[in-house]
Amino acid sequence: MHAAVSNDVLEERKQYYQRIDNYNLTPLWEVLGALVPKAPVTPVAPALWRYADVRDFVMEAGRLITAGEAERRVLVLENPGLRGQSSVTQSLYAGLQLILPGEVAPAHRHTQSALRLVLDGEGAYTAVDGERTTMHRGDFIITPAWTWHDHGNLGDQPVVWLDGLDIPTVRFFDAGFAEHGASASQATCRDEGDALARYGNNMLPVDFHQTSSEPTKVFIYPFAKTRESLLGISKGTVDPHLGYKLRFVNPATGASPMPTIGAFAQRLEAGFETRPYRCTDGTVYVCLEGEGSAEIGDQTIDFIQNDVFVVPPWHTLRLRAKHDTILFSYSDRPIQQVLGLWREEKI
Ligand code: 1HN
Repeated sequence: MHAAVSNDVLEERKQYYQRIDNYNLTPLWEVLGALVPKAPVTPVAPALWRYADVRDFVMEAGRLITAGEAERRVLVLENPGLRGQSSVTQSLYAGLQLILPGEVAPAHRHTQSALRLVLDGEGAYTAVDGERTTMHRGDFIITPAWTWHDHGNLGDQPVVWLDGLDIPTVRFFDAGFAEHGASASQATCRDEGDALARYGNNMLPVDFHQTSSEPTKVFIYPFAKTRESLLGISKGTVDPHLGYKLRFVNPATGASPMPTIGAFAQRLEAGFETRPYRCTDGTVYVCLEGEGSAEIGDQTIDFIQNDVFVVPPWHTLRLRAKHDTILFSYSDRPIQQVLGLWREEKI
């Protein structure tokens, strides 16, 4: 316990703080508790975007601006605790991107790493460093830092996907660079499927080696394969806290596909309830199949297909599946793990 401080001393301290403030000085003892909390404190709020609520707004953007004019026609999912910061968590960005038939989102590259999760419509492609891939619902596609990428829609339906980027992380380091491509659509120099055949089929080019911080050359993780794996492991024992959950990897290293973003897929059988679980990586979830609810701290949200929700850092999560459910999720876990910061608690 500290001795009581007289009003005179308090007044003297206040004046002292004002004097040193002019010299860009501030007393640590007034902020120490907030700087070094006993357990994580976050402005990030639990949040839910129901696809049924936002789909019309996304389509309306398609009548207001072209993909070419916008460069990327995206509605940013801003965490309600971080409005104005283009952030879904402190380290990550999320957005819903629309590309209409015949449109092109022009080629560019940047130091921010991106993932896409295809939600709605068929017929679009994305090209990454000279190879195109056709986008199907549930596909998880990456564009690692500084890779050229452009998108197009050769079909007859609007296509919508979720973009996940490490924008706030790169902004934190003030390490952002970007370049526009010479042409809107980059020339392709390999056939579709080349990267998957070369790097993503339990084999690698004989002289190919990577360190754990290098992103994978596999830039498409087809949902059909993810689904097959989740159903395959569902014959085995279930993790009471996670259901049947797998992480996406760079098959050449075992590390995450990109160094700054971890991605996961999990299956919960109808009626399954996870035990309470918390971890330090704030996580964005997308419901790909099924329907259920997420109890996040003292809030419960109901989700169905294509809904997106956020679980803030160190918030206790319980998932309940109403029907067989598949969830995709992404977070900054790989960063926290290499820095020795990551913790989880299975309660
Ligand atoms: C970006 O390059 C894409 O390539 C989407 O589709 C969203 C948000 C901020 C910065 C770059 C894309 C983005 C982005």
